[in-house]
Amino acid sequence: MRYLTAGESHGPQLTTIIEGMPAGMPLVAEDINKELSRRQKGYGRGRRMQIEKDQVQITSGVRHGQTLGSPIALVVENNDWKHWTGIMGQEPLDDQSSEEVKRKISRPRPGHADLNGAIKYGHRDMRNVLERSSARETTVRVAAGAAAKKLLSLLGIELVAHVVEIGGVKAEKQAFASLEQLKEVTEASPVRCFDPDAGTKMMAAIDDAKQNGDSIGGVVEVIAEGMPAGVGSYVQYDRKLDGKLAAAIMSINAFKGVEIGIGFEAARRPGSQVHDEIAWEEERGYYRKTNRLGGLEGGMTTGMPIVVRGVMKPIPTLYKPLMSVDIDSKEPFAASIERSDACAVPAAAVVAESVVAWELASAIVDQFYADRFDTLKASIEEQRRNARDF
Ligand code: EPS
Repeated sequence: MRYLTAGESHGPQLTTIIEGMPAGMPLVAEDINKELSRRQKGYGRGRRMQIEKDQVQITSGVRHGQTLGSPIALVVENNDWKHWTGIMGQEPLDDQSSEEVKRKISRPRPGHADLNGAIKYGHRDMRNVLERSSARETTVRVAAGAAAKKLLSLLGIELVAHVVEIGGVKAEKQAFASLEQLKEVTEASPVRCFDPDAGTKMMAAIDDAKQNGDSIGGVVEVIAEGMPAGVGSYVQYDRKLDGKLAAAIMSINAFKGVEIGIGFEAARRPGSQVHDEIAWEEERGYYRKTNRLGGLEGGMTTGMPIVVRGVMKPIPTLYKPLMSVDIDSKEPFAASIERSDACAVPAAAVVAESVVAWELASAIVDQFYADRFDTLKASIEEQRRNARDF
């Protein structure tokens, strides 16, 4: 399974084309729209989110609510485009002294793709870089992830992402009764946090950052339950599922780190307190008594919940200026902006959930006979039986 995305932040629309989804799987626009709206929520977003109300159009690959096996094209229009038709227009500009040309960006913002992208592609107007490097693109990554989530859900695999840290405020480890409960509580939290006290402190930290013209980052965690054991592989580096999950998390805008299970904590503990003991019960088959390795051993699923965490750095578009250099004059200047998000960690949690969903669904489609959804479902059930009775 694969997908590409296209679209600029202030262009007419964002597009994704998904290939390899099994045929005969139920899929409707609402499955995708509900995920798009989850990504748009969250305390700390800037004014742009008031302009956009993301809604998908399914323009191919689905008929009468079922996938066809052909490429699925998903389109989300940018409402803001109407204010940018001049600056972002596709046709050549006749008048080189026009407002659109004069508004060229020659001042790279520290922490963004601006300068490196301009050097790489030879753009003297860095709008040509920032329009595509913008995290607006994550809208259609969530759309693709929503289709993957639907596939997983129909196979009995559920995922939830939540926020465990923002701006140094950590959620206390609290046991949740079920994934369903974690979902319900975090969905109602403006910062997507299970711990209400930490959630309140996170919001205060976001307010502080905003007041100081600053931004803050955090840590998100994705938990997936129901994956059968033995998905992924140990036989080749590029078939290891943990490697694919790590790459997926690291590909999200502003993510600088990833952990699976106890992650970096494993460096500080002896082996006896890292590895999970194996047990067996008639009903359940094999399981681990703990899940410190986050559901993955040897690049494959163990059948235990998959636990992946990602670190998002603070958004680099700051009201509080950082020093940079104008690429035309080579003069130093203080980078300042018109609008930004003080914190996008709650939204990034939904993106993380989407990219993890994509990798899990993709690993399943790769490994089992997946041209048809009904045969895929039967193969997954058989895999679960085999793993239990092994
Ligand atoms: C973003 C900058 C802001 C964010 C945007 C990501 O947009 P603008 O430049 O229009 O104010 O709002 O995020 C989204 C539009 C979105 O849908 O998440 C950036 O530079 O990455």
